[in-house]
Amino acid sequence: TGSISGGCPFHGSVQTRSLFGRTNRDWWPDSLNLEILTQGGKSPDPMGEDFDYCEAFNALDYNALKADLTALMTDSQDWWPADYGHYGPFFIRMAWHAAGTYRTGDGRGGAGSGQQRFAPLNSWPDNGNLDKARRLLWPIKKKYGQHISWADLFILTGNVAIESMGGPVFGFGGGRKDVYEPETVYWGTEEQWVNEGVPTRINPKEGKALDNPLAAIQMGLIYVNPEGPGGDPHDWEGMARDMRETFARMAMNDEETVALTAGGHAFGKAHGAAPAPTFRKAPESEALELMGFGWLTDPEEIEKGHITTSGIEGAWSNTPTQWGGNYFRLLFKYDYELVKSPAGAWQWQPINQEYEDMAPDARDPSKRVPTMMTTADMALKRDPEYRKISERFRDDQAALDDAFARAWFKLCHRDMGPKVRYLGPEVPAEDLIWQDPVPAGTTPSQADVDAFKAKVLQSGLTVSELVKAAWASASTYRNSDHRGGANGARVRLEPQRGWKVNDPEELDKVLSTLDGLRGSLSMADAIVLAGAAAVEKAAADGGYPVKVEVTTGRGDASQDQTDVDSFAPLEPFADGFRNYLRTKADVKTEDMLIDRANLMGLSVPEMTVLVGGLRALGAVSGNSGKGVLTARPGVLSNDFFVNLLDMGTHWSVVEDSGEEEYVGRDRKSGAEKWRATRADLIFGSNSQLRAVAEVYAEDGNREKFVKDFAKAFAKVMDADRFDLT
Ligand code: HEB
Repeated sequence: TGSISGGCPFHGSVQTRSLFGRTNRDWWPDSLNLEILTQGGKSPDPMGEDFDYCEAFNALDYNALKADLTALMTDSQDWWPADYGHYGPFFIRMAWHAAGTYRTGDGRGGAGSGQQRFAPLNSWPDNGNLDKARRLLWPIKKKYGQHISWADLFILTGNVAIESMGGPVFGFGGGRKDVYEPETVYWGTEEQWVNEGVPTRINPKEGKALDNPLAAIQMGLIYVNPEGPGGDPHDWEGMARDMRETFARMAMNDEETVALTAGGHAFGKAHGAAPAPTFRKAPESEALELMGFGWLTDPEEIEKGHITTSGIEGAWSNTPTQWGGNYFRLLFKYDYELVKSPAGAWQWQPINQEYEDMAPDARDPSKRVPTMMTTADMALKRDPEYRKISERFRDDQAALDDAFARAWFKLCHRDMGPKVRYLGPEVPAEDLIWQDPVPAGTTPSQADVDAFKAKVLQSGLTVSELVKAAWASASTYRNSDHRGGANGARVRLEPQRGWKVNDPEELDKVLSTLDGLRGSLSMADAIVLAGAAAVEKAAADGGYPVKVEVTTGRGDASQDQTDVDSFAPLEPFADGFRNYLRTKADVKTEDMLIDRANLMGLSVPEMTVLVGGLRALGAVSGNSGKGVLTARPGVLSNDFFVNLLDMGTHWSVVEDSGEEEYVGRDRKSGAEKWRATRADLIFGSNSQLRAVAEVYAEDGNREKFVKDFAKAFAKVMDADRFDLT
């Protein structure tokens, strides 16, 4: 667990990978570089800061949009004709691949911001031909414009596709705001794509496990290799193992995995009719005049249905545009033999298939062709656990309907965070555990707030203890999937209360004291207000009083409302803000600080001022004193920056610390003054961070430092208050 490298402690003598692995620039060094235009904080978002997507979505004619999408399903275009005259299956795959990049490890990926439009996802081998699906949608996107984001449109189109083929749908929540640039996400370090021979990431024989937070088995795949682990169709156990591991990392259990895969493959077909060489390059590397299209085949071949996407050829069921139980019926009715598709991919074909069980030809309904299964589909019958579930679904269609509808809803909404973020008329009333429900809170009076804060400061708890508890509560927030945060006060529940980074004993003492003082306040509010009170006291003690403007009205979640397992990935492996590192990892400690700052939605100055301020307050994990570069811990001062940049101190690495600990000595006397970590010295060593640290160290900026700290601290405390906006 842990956001980075959990289960992957440091083995070698150097940090083996950079934070984001291979980037777009590595993959496509020749593609146009717009970064220069976004320097200086200039946003590439044409909608501007004032654009309110919630408002725009709420003004959408939702039913008209759904009617247009329904009509589009059967409006076949010559440039990319619909298989069986129905685009539904194709759009389901588009939506699934938009959502399916989500991983619990860092909450990144997923359908939340329309990333499928950009590299690398627009060119992942597994997203083959989905450029066509998005282009088919363009007239509708053009018509409804700002009222529906691409991100919402991908998912809603998937829903409409399922409905239009008679499938079960649980609901839809809108609210995915588009971004206009590729997000920087760690997708792996491999230098080749899956189809270029990159090896599989899980390999027990070589002792290789899937690196956190990755959730795909090879570079450029959404999950597993459909032909088998590393392309080996005979490795049954490995196939199920890979599926179980990758789906778990997208928060899916066995039942959800079976329901999703079988439910998805009730529809549509795989494409491997043409030999691979007719298959051109991915969109990001194609010629200018192809206008963002890739994977092109001869138009005549397209018309004949000779298309290669995965390379596997054929439909799973005899009714590929109609929801029902034929997938499982055929999976269990026949024995299957291993064959190669015309494009050369391994797949499984029913032995002696009866004519009525065959699928229609995608272009000619009067012709029938054999159905098929991929090696991944076969795992649903070969793996004993999957098989039990599959047999139950085969015998109970209603159970499959319900499981598929719920798992599909979860797949598409898991990265949206709390339910209050969902928009539109089809948001299901039922609360679901994976939404991390928090009961509504009540807003206390200002008098109650003030009285509580006064009592806290008389309680004997220290500034550092109060700030650490508030930080422990709020800093789990992740902008990636909008989970975590102070609302709900889950810091007092399992598993968070026991996390090592939180100094459990101290935390317990603070929480029980606050509980005794809070009166009618929620615990969630009490923790945040106590932190704010401590910061205000510390600022006044430093001579620059400030008000920490935090909101109130948070609710308290119960242990029942908390899925303990699903909170495990929120445990920090490293938290540079509290100078915590569980164990040396294969990513640099300062990289992990940047990663957390990004997940909390912080800017460079916000991160910098928070680190400096928290150190001054003595808020370090384990009370190690590391990085507390001040003679007056607990006072909100810019001492951290002043002392860090002081040329009177000479820094050297502490032997045997694996370059994780440093000692600062008086340059003249050699006497030890400070102990610090990489997450401290980076603010003096890195030229950009040093430039910001200098601003906060300047004599004239002591007040600015205090004000900026108070603001950034409040921002973290309130990061999850979607219920207010
Ligand atoms: Fe799937 C298709 C694989 C899951 C839905 N898939 C497909 C294909 C393949 C696959 C290979 C073909 C492509 C082409 O075109 O060629 N999947 C797979 C795997 C997995 C899956 C391996 C894991 C296990 N799916 C899935 C899910 C879903 C789906 C989960 C949903 C829910 N798919 C789908 C669809 C389709 C596919 C609908 C069809 C498309 C068309 O038709 O176009």
